[in-house]
Amino acid sequence: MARRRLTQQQRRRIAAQQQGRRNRLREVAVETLQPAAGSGADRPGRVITRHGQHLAVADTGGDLFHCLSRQSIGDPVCGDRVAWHPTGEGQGVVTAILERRSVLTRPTYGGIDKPLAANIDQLVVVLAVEPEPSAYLLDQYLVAAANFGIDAVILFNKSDLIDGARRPALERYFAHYRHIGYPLIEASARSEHGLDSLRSHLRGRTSILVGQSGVGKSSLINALLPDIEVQIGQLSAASGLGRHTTSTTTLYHLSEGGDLIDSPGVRSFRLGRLDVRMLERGFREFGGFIGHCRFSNCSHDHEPGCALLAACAEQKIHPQRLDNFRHMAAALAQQR
Ligand SMILES: Nc1nc2c(ncn2[C@@H]2O[C@H](COP(=O)(O)OP(=O)(O)OP(=O)(O)O)[C@@H](O)[C@H]2O)c(=O)[nH]1
Ligand SMILES: [Mg+2]
Ligand SMILES: [Zn+2]
Repeated sequence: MARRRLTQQQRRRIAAQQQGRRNRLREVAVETLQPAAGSGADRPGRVITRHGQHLAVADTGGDLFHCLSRQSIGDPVCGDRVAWHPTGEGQGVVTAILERRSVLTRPTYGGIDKPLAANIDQLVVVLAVEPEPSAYLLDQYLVAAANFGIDAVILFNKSDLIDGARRPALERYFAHYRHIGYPLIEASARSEHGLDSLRSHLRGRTSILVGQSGVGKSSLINALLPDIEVQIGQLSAASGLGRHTTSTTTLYHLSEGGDLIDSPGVRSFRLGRLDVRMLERGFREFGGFIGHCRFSNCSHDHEPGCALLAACAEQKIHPQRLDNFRHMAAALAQQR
């Protein structure tokens, strides 16, 4: 069926309807009323995972419902807080997406940013000795986190594979992130080393594991969640959605409080529409030097009097970071 084209007026009406639903839901939340099942009144919920038009939505008690979403409301994604109401045994319909505190997006080739996950507090960028870690990909994620307004943690998994021969290279390429101010955790999903340190960063917040395919994101979820089988079983029972856990983005509850989202691995990552100021903001250790170059439009590449190049020469900025910055700036310029 061809998608209906909405007129301006229809769009405004839908937006107004959604706002009305949000407001009503807020009132419900304030009064902590639980509408009776089947009453048709909207309830608050959270999207646990999504497969095409099918959503698994958790109600405030943690029970899961297989929901469809009204086409007019946009794209609900994992982590979204929504208004929904039951339509039958274990089933429901999502009627509005509540305001997002943050949203992680991915640019599509059409030039539109597509949401991947919402209401995230923290990006956990997972790297490992295998597949070969990419500092460029890491820096892209760090820029994205800064611009989405969310924290970032770097997690080096498969520490059981780090031997004397590999250690020096890892130190050379990644140890400086600690000095920049990012938590850098070494862990192993296999030997369960470092998991307590990771847990302390995850407590009470919504975090998402991102990174290349094969770095061990799902293995970490398995190691961190003793009841993972139960959670996947509930997902399957509610919606049949649990079977696709590696191909979809899925939210899990941590027993110590907080939520952890597993996402499918990526080979590369493209930053959305950023300008050069936003890019600079993503390299937080540049902060003290930006604005001190001789030329106000300095590209920090070759210009005389460049404060960043000087900082690099004085080892206050890691050359790999400046290199990655220049490559990203060039890639963004090409996009435009
Ligand atoms: N030696 C070692 N191997 C690990 C560790 N964690 C995961 N692996 C292995 O790495 C491989 C990939 O692990 P996954 O957890 O599937 O990786 P992923 O990041 O979820 O991959 P995608 O879902 O494709 O993005 C598996 O063979 C795991 O057994 C670890 O700490 N040490
Ligand atoms: Mg996985
Ligand atoms: Zn400069």
